Amino acid sequence: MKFRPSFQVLRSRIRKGSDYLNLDVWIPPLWAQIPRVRVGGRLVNVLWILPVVFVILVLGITISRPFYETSWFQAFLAQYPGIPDQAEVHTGFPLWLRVLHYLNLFFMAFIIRSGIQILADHPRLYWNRDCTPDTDWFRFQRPVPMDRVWTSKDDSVTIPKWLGIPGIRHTVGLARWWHFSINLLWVLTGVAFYVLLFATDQWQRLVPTSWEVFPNAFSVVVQYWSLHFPHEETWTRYNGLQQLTYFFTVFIVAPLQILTGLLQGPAIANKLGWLGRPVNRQRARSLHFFGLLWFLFFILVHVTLVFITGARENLNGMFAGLNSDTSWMGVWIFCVAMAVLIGAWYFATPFTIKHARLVQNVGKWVVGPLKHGAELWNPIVQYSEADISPRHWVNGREPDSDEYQTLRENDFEDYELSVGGLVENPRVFSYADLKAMPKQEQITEHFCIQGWSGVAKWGGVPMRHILDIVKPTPQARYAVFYSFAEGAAGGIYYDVHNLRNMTHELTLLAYEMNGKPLPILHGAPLRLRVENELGFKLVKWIRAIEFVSEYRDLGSGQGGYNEDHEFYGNRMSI
Ligand SMILES: Nc1nc2c(c(=O)[nH]1)N[C@H]1C(S)=C(S)[C@@H](COP(=O)(O)O)O[C@H]1N2
Ligand SMILES: [Mo]
Repeated sequence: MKFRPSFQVLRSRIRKGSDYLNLDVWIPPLWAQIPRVRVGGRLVNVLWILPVVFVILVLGITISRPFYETSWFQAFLAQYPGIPDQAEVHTGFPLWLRVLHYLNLFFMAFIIRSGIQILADHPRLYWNRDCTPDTDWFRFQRPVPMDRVWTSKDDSVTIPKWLGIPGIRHTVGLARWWHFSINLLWVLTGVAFYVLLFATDQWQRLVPTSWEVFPNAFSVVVQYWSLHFPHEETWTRYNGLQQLTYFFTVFIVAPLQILTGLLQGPAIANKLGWLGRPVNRQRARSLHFFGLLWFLFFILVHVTLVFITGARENLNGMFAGLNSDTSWMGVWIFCVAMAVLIGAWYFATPFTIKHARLVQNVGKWVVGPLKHGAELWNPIVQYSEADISPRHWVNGREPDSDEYQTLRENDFEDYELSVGGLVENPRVFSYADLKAMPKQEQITEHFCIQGWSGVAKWGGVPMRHILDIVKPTPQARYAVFYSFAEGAAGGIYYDVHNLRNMTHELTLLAYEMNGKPLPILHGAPLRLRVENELGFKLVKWIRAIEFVSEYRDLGSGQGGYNEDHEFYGNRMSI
């Protein structure tokens, strides 16, 4: 029995997604757990950090107070009072600095929230590339159930709506638009900040110019810990500890966050053999998380010290541009600035739920061009047999149609792949035809948008050979992959790729995984591998391929099932 539905029929089975986050059809909530960290093989509740920090603070005070009184420390203090001997800044906090400081804190708020939301889509962190269950060093989810198919989508969790954007389970698509768009704005403010710092004398507060910064920083640690406030020159020079902390945050952590963020993208990691391999995606993700922890710690300590070391004077400096002034001006401006932030914070979630399609379209407009740029890179193989992951997560809903069942019963011997649309030679390939074509094997890393990764060996027909046979016409700009399977909310799963991706060396129609016939769960009889894109674009259970000049008339016109229904982007190389 042969099944050859026309492309017209396949198109008619695509279902539009709604333009808002429709909770009636969305995956039902599953609440996150209190995070746990693996310590010596055991998972420990992170709330233990509170008593531990308390004990450390108290012990520190107990030891520091008598230490402060020793004649040795008193002599040390006289030599290193806290502020290293370096040039003073005489320009206070100029307007540009105050504006950039506020924009920075405003953007950071949304970057942090959307970042936590992204993490909630695969609420586990690992040091290994494979994401094998029970090897996570941090998680806010239960153990992976082993008695049933547990897809990575099942594993995503709900978090509070005020914390994430929008808090709802499996909203990584929307959270990524927030994260990436605001990141871009944050990077622009960061570049402006760097340039203006060094174009003026302002850099001198942040950049240590002598080794004396270290003994001075030590002196400040002992002073604070023994409950003494060190001598201050707020707007001309910072103390050693403060200077090192700002320097580390501005010049080390911030750039590292950008780097570890980019290294999580398939186009980048699958191109940079020498860097993409040792700093694999899970390490980059874990380091990115440490960056987040550092920022949270910095914000906590920074804000606390701003308030306890003279709130009015400090707020006058950074919000009103008044130096050594104790009027209420800075406090008022600060309150207005915070009200704006809190208002935006409050509206971000309801806005995202109601205008999900708008968030997607604006995000595409803001960061789309950067993602397109990364697609120019032709990915390379960088793994060997020894790197193959012991277990590869699965995603997606298996096909349940009668025709698929019939094909499956016969080990897909009757499977046919139709390739048509804007091509010179439309063809129907039998399974035997495909297997008779030159076979390519590649060991590559899979990058799911949700955050997990895995290495497998894929065997199949390179897409470029198919192109050579069917010959897309000059009008053809995209290839549409139709699946046998439906998507989570009904309607067939499909995805659209640009033709450049189709010509990459490693773009493959795979019928083998790790040297064996492709398992059903991983997409038998045929699944796509495009090694510079995220996993959701790699259609499993492929039924037909159509070349088209545009995709606006398919589904919601976003270029794929998850693009239509889950607000992902069509070009997802990062
Ligand atoms: N037909 C179909 N293909 C699909 C999906 C799906 O839901 N339906 N999920 C995608 C997603 S989100 C990922 S991460 C990969 C997972 O591939 P794997 O299950 O082989 O690991 O398949 C992709 N292909
Ligand atoms: Mo995915």
